[in-house]
Amino acid sequence: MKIGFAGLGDMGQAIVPRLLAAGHTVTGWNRTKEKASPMFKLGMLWADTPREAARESEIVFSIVTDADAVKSLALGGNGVIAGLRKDAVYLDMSTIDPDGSRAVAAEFTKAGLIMLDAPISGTTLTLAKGNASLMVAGDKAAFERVQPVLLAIGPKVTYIGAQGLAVQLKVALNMTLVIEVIGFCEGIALAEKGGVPREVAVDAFLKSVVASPVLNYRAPLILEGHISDATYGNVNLQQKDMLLALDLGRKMGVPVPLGAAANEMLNACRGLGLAHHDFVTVYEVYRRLGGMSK
Ligand code: NA7
Repeated sequence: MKIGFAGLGDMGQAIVPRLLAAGHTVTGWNRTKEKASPMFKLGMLWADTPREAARESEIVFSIVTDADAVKSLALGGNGVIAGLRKDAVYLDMSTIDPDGSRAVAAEFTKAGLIMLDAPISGTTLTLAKGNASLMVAGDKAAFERVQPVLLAIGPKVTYIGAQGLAVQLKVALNMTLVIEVIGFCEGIALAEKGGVPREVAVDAFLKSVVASPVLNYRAPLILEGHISDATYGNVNLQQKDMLLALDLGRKMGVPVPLGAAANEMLNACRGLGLAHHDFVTVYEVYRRLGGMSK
């Protein structure tokens, strides 16, 4: 199929190769063109605007930082909306607030076009291993049309329901992920202060019922000294999603006290100058608070 793709950050650059490998033609756009170079080597074509990326495409994807970024590439004279064919489908995979996503989708509906919210659960590593999962919401018939292409991105593709519900679910899921990883960091620090060697504690956690996919790939970072590489998602990016969760909790009147506590630990990372590290760096914060040397 002919696919348009807007947003070639870490996630975009992990998704496009999968679409190309599945035999699709991909025309990509990114705000900063230089970042797209590795994709050209794989055969991706270039478009000067999101509108141009959409023009010939049967499916258009975007994946960018936040709702403002989605609005700027989706709407307006050079946006996806200006180039999308009536029989094509636009899917935004960014993790943004549900109301922001619905507002963009409403503009597409007004123009007689279809937008789905389709966030991804997983990191660049999960994508590369072919284990990412996609949650999709909006027009169900459009979802069924694009589902075979989505399966090239990840093997678990789930229809969630009405417009905006996939991003609602993704924000809830990411909040839970952060709480889980921070709980793990807290537990390891507690064991270590009591005298259990770090590698023994991590190994035992990963062999216990506490183990999970996210702990399996993030826990090794605290043993291998790669925390500062921001391998899977830095503190700033994770806190963006946490703030979306706290805001949803406030708006809907749902208490999220564990999310609030986890967010305080992300604040501590920022205060200590660790915001560019993978957020499992929270472990280092616990060590410092617990009076443990490096
Ligand atoms: P990255 O690697 O930080 O990439 C962010 C992308 O978003 C990158 O392509 C940026 O373009 C783009 N961006 C950011 N702001 C804008 C604006 N205002 N207009 C257009 N494009 C913009 O993030 P990830 O790929 O890891 O994550 C992307 C989303 O997936 C995010 O919602 C995650 O939570 C999940 P640039 O290259 O800087 O020009």
